[in-house]
Amino acid sequence: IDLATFAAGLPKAELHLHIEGSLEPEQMFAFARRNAVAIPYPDVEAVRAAYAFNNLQDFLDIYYAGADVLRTEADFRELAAAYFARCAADHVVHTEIFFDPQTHTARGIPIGTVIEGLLAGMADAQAEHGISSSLILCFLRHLDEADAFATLEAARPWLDRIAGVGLDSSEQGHPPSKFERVFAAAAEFGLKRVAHAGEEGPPAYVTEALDLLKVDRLDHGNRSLEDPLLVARLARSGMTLTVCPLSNLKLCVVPDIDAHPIDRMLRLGLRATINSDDPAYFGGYVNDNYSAVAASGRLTRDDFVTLARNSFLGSFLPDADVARHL
Ligand code: ES4
Ligand code: ZN
Repeated sequence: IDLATFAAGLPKAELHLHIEGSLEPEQMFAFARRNAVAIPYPDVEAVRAAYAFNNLQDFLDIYYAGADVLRTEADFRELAAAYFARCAADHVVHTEIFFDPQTHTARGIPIGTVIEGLLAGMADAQAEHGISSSLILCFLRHLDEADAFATLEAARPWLDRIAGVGLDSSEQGHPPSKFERVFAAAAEFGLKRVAHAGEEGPPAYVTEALDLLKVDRLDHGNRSLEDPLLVARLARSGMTLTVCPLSNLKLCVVPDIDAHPIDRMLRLGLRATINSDDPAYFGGYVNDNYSAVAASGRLTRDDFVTLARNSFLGSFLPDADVARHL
């Protein structure tokens, strides 16, 4: 069997997936119709045609607009269900799901509607597919610290069902330092911490995520490669990087897939993983990402075994469950 087929069949975890980014155009139209929400596109083809981005902000503008069709607990449950069906097809047996409460609460959707809908979808997936999952509440970094604190406070009743907090949205100009106190509060609540860093932002933002936010995992981290001392630190500490090849391609973080540094990351001893980020917007789910890098021909079978192992080692599963998956 060829390399992509081999990689596709490996059991794996997904550690970087924005559930709002799994909203496929067909589902967008279905939710818009039943919720009587207007969408600024005539049809599914027009939506797909709009998915051409020059950078992160181009994408975010369209992604936040798309999320407007999500209104009810059933919407979030079904959104999750569609994503889990893709996980099952891709041999993703565990997933740690990002969600952006502020995108919804700003529109008057209660945070409980979002969380209860997602938790119901997660319970369905465990029962129907045997897929385990957890939630990571992300703060939108373009909003202020007070808004992030209010969001953490609003989530208090559900914190026993949330694994951790994350930091996403527009990176440039919104350094991790802006959220140092929010992350400290989250740590006090016993939550894990992750942050997008070094996607578009400089290596210094990665260092801030480590030193100020005390992250357990780094999302993207690409630009760490510009700083050899930072690379050495990440490698030495066994820090997991949740790398997203098709996302990097679509958001012009790399000029083409053959220029993607996933092979360099592995050779440098970094604990890299492969993830889909926003699969409905970036052209594919986990196995599409594995296939894309397989096709670029710089990774071996052993590398794919390492990537899949890293996805469990970097997960927030209890040690006994990690061991069961290795
Ligand atoms: C995101 Cl790729 C990416 N980067 C930052 N924030 C995000 N939110 C959803 N996808
Ligand atoms: Zn992301």
